[in-house]
Amino acid sequence: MEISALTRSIVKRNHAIIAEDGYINSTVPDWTNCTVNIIINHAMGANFSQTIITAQKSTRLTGKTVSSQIFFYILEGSCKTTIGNETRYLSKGQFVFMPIQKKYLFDEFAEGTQILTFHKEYEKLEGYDIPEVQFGDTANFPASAYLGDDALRLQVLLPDNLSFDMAVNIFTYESGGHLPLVETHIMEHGLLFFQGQGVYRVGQDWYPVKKGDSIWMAPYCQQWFTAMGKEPAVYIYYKNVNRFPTQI
Ligand code: UGY
Ligand code: MN
Repeated sequence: MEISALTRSIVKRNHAIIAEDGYINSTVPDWTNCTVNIIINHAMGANFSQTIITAQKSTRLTGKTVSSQIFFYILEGSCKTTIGNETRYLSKGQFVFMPIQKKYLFDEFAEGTQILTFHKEYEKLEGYDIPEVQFGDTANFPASAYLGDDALRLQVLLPDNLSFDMAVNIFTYESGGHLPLVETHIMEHGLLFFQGQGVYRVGQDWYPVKKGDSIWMAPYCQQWFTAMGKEPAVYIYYKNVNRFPTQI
């Protein structure tokens, strides 16, 4: 018998593990006929948001990015995306990054389409333009060995230039592969496991994690991961980058 009073989800001051069993749907204005799970946001203490949208055929997502940019990643299914005058069809593994000040419409969904989003308030940098819309397909991105370790492969999905203040990467770990050190850094993360399982050290705690789990790590929340099981562990993650450490 399953005990419904138990969960692996946990929310702490500087990190959270959110497993799917704790999801409660939110209504988001102008995202209609879909369920939206707000996994990470400012109410939790984070400086960005992460959501998962589950769509049906009649779903429509409309809006305008005002001061926050949005990264949309198709986890399952397909849809039509219109940004300004440009229309594309997106399917599993494809994404679009939408900078600020863009009008958008997502419609023509396949039943059950799932989309992951990361939202970050844009920090302009004098002398640099606002980034352009970026469409991409993860199948076309090289998976480079991370810090020389072939058991760890990193795909960097957004251009590496100073116009961008956020990065989204996909990290693949062979079973037994692990981060070579406990990372202690100012950058914040939101991540979602696509595949596999392992053990994540987050802060001073150790969590068994698997496909479907999300993790929030605040700035300076220490982190380390090892993959285990019979298949590689894969997660997509957000990171804030490229800005001054002070407000001057
Ligand atoms: O980019 C990163 O900071 C990455 N190595 N962190 C992580 O996967 N937890
Ligand atoms: Mn990190």
